[in-house]
Formats: sequence, C-alpha cells, structure tokens
Amino acid sequence: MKLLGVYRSPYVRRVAATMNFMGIAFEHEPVPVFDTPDVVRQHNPVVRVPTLVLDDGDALIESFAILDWLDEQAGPAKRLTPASGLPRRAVMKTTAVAIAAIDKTIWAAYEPRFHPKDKVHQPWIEHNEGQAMGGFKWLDGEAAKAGSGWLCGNAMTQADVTAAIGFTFVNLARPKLGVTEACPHLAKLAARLEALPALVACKPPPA
Ligand SMILES: N[C@@H](CCC(=O)N[C@@H](CS)C(=O)NCC(=O)O)C(=O)O
Repeated sequence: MKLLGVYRSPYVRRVAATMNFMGIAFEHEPVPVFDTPDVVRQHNPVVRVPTLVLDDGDALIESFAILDWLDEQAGPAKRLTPASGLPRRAVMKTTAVAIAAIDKTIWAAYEPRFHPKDKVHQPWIEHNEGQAMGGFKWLDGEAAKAGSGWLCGNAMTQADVTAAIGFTFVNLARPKLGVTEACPHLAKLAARLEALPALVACKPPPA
C-alpha cells in the first residue's frame, strides 16, 4: 500500500498518523502534487493528495473516505471513529469542525499563493481566516472541557488526531493568526498528540 502526498498536507498527515496508530504498514511517496501532478493523476482523476494506492492497484481518494476504509480494516478495537450511535455522532461532529477549520486555513493560504499580487483579495483571506479561527476556538472549548482527557469520550479518537494536526498546520501556514495564543487548551492537547510516535513519524517539515 502506498500513500501519495507530502506530510505538510494535513489531509495526507491525518491518513498517515491514523495508519501509524492502527499499525497498518504503508510505503510513503512524498509527491509534491503541484510540481508533479502526473504521478498523482495516474491514480486520482482529480489530482489531489492524499491518494492511497492499494495493493490490488485500486486507489482511494479524499481523506474522509480513506479513513473510513482504514477504520473498517482496523476492526472494532483499533478503529478511531466509532461505528455507530452517539459516540459516532460526537466524533464525526468534532472531526468535521477540525477538518473544516483546516479547509478554511488552506483557502486563506491559497489566495495569495495562486493569484498575482494585484489580484489577491484581502477581505476573502480574512473571511476564511475568521471561519478557521471560529473552528479552532470551538475545538479549544472542547479541549478545555476534556482537560487531560480526550475530545470525545474516554479514548483517543479521530477527533483528537485531526484537531491536533489542524492546530500544527495552522501554526505553520498562518502563524500570524495567533491560534496558539487564542487556543491554549487546544495547544496542550496538540502537544500531547504530537509527542506520540504515530505523529512523530509523519512530522511536517518546518515552514
Ligand atoms: N478534501 C480533500 C482535500 C485534499 C486537498 O486539498 N489536498 C491538497 C494538498 S493539501 C491538494 O492535493 N491540492 C492540489 C490541488 O488542489 O490542485 C481531502 O480531505 O483529502
């Protein structure tokens, strides 16, 4: 099994961290999708990462769909999103806030990256940053309630993994946003997660 994409991408990283937590072996091919799109295109018509190329040649795309498949492979004891009921709803909801905050951080970062200087629309950057900050502050409130525990229940879940990876990413991509200062409880949770071998093994390079 081969994971395409760099660990700077929070989407790629949450897939890698999840496989590490589950003890699922994989090969990592750090394809820079914008520089070498053809490598990704062979497996993913939309040319985005993460793309997970399976041993039978099939490929999975979109981190949420990949994580869903990994949960099924891992089985009840190791899955990171509960299979049903209120525990599932809580983890899905919290993970959705985390991934939406990541999405919005990326939208803000892409605006100056992919437009000529005179076409960059600062109000649009601020709009997206405001939404990202809304998500991170909400996660901070949940982290405050969790204290030294986990965001959803008694065990670590996908909500913790995606929230921690999102926190690390926003600080790399939009350091001036001040998420660390605004979200001290989330910062503590992220520091705990980032110290675990599963996340250390897929550390993003410094900005
Ligand atoms: N919703 C997707 C987002 C994936 C995504 O946007 N990946 C970025 C890298 S961080 C990418 O491949 N960008 C290339 C492009 O959009 O052209 C997921 O969760 O996998």
